[in-house]
Amino acid sequence: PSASLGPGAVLLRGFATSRTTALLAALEQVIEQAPFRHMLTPGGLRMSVAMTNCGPLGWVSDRTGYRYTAADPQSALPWPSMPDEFRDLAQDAAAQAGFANFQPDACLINRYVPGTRLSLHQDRDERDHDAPIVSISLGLPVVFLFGGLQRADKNLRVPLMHGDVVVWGGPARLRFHGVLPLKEGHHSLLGSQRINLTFRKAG
Ligand code: MD5
Ligand code: FE
Repeated sequence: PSASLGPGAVLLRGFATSRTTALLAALEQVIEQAPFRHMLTPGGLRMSVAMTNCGPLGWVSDRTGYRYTAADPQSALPWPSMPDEFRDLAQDAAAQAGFANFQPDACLINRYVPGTRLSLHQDRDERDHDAPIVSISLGLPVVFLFGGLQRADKNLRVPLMHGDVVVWGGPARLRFHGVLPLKEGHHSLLGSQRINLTFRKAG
């Protein structure tokens, strides 16, 4: 079942559910090489979301700003390669939403524990704003805030659950968005956390 969240944004409910086991096994491999860490904002604040990356490029934040890098600043090694299971799912979801030939070169992995939030922001560090962003939710459910092109625009509240995939393209690409604080809970496979995989064409 797929639902439009507005122009360019397609919610594919449960699209990833049947692939959970393979995704989690691949995720273990990635975080063994590049563990989750709390990055600093340019203002020097520790982000409440823990992050890591896989693929040719990874998103990083520190006191000097936000950018994509080919190496993990913590290890100086290249980011772990993007598992085929990740890339295939992102491409399949993009195609389902009408974006043929999506070639992501970056996968940002966000980890939320109870209390973690993501404040309202736009994703504008990527070079190619024509490619969509594909986001896969695993584990605990969360309330996603889907705003407009202006920070002050009214937000839509969308519950995102384990296995849900959202494809943000075209006019949705630059809309403000965020995540409300994660509520306490227990997921049978992921325990007390939410993992979000975000695929982008960044370079
Ligand atoms: C998350 N992550 O749930 C979200 C999923 C991030 C981030 O926001 O920057 O790591 S991606 C949601 C998204 C991306 C691009 C556009 C829009 C939403 N949008 O138009 O609402 O951890
Ligand atoms: Fe974002």
